[in-house]
Amino acid sequence: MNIVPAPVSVERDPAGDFTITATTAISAAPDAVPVGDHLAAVLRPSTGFRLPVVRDRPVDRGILLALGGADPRVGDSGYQLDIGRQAVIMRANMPSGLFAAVQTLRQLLPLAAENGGPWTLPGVRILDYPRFAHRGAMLDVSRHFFTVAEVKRYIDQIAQYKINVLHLHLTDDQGWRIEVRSWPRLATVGGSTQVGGGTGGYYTQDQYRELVAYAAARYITVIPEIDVPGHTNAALASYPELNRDGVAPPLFTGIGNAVGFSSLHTELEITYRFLDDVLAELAALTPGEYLHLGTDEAHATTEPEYRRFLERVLPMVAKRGKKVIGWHEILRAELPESAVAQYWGTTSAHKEVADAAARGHRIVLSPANRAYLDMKYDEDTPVGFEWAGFIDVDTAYGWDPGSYLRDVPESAVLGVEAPLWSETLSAPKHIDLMAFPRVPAIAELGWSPWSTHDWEGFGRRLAAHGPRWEAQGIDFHRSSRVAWP
Ligand code: TNX
Repeated sequence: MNIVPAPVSVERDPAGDFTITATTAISAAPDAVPVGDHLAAVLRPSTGFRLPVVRDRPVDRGILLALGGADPRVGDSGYQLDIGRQAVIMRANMPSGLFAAVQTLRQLLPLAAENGGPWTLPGVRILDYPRFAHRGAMLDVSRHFFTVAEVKRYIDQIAQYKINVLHLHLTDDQGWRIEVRSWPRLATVGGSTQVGGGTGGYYTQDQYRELVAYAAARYITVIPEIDVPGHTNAALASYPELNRDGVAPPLFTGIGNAVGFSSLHTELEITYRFLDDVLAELAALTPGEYLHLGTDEAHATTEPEYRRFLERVLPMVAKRGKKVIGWHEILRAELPESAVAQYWGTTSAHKEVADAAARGHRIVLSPANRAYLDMKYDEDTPVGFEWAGFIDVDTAYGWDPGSYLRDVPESAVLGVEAPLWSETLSAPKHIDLMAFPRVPAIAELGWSPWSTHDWEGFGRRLAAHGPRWEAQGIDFHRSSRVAWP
């Protein structure tokens, strides 16, 4: 069995194989019907079977999705999956756990199930639940814009690996990608181009809501990022009045080595009216608990300005009932304990982050030399950067989030996240190439108990996913570290 991420425990029962046939039905607890529908939608095209989803009715030789009655260890996100000759039974406390069970079930089907049959599942008893609450993937839609359909495709890909957070980097120097009705030029001007020029794009609020709902249906929470005070050229270019001299700078379509060259003007009152409006609309679009303020690389802002700026902006998030997350530079400011810092450094010791953990802040780990999906695998990778080093899949996999940062205990780690910055990624096939097979590696670090960690075993399981990705049209990187079939 080649389940990724590795489950907490798997017991094989060779006598318990279950075959899905033309008469198999799916019976779901009322609140689990959407998950049952999702399972049916995955299985119907390949099997050609009807696979009716019924509400909580006993079915003969069926697949059961039950809420309640699971081992208490499964918590809110885990599940039990029992496959026997007569039935497949999934049990969880919450629908999100059943969704995770469905992802496991999908991986247990033979590859032929992506295009042929027979549809035999191995007899197993699985108990499974995540190690960390936050298992994220970040997509930069600012440097290059990705359409709603392209982002949905990425959501479908990551959902299979039990990723539960999609962090969207919505704004940066090169593009503002979300409609703000009170400041419409942000999208129409700030979203009108991208790296290398071209038309860029933005999400209308309706489209953005659609993305959030699409993710939610896969138990993925979207965390939107408005990166401030730096990384704001697109906003400054959209509104002259946001600039000290009242003159808008030109739109920026470069990459350049001047990262962090732009800044909102912390001494201009309009800056705060602007952000209050933006954050109000963003909070209203966000069912999740976090808004990401970026706050990284504010090289054009002095230390006192930076602190004062956040002092004004943090309450704008809090008053809308949201918590703040920021890149770890945010720790330079005075923060409420609920604020989360996302570590993107390349060292395994960081004093400010360790101090913050000791003060009660939770940390999301995205070490750039391990988790940055925009780093090349090796010198032959056609896109990407290498400032944090080459990251082949064994490097992406080979670290323990629970002990990675000195003096940041596992209890302070909210989870892991794999950022995909898009300065060099102009097409969905580039997302495929950079995310696979590394997203599954980071997903496993976030989900699986450390006791399952083993590069050899992981590499073997991963190899079996290659043909599945092919069947799904994912143009993945055939890393030489893995013995692909
Ligand atoms: C650093 S990481 C950045 C991004 C770039 C990325 C490229 C971080 C918080 N800032 O602005 O896109 O490197 O690898």
